[in-house]
Amino acid sequence: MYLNGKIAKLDAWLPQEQSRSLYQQLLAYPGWQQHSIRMFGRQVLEPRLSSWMADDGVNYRYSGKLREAAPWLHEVKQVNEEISAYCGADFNSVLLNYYRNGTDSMGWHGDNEPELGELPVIASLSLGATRRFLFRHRQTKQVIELQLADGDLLIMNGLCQNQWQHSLPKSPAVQQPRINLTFRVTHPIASG
Ligand SMILES: O=C(O)CCC(=O)C(=O)O
Repeated sequence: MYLNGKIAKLDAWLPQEQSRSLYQQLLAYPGWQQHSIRMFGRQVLEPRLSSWMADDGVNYRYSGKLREAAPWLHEVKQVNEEISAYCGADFNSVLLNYYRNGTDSMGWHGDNEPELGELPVIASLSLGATRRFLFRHRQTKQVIELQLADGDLLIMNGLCQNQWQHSLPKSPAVQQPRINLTFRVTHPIASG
């Protein structure tokens, strides 16, 4: 367990049998997409695959584009209910990320999109390969390094996104896939 008031990491929170079964099911999920993002004024393919599942009518704008939600997979919905109960939150959506190997990654950012509200609680479940995960304080530039392993649950509380950015750096030695599910409360936004 790692805890600093804004961030809690619970090691092997999901029982191994459940994490294996969810991981295998998500590896075979046909709904993964590779989106393009705007970087330094250019559209580039994001170095990971992703998918978005949410309650009806809950859409998500990412890198300027509206994403329609896919219907919940039963097992993802079930784990959403378990994590919501544990966190005392009512998560209505999840961004799923599929890092095919250590060359897939996610750059520095905060989860501070307007539809997540002022002080979002975000719960992030890791499946599969262990990867380095970094937090960087927006003002002091302090860096905290965590290892996120299969079944670990990372909970970022309301002030975390205001004060810290996070990233999943490339780890070229990692050969195996990692899947990450970030559960969120998303407030409906107008489509279009
Ligand atoms: O893969 C992860 O652990 C985090 C993903 C992430 O930060 C995001 O999609 O906003």
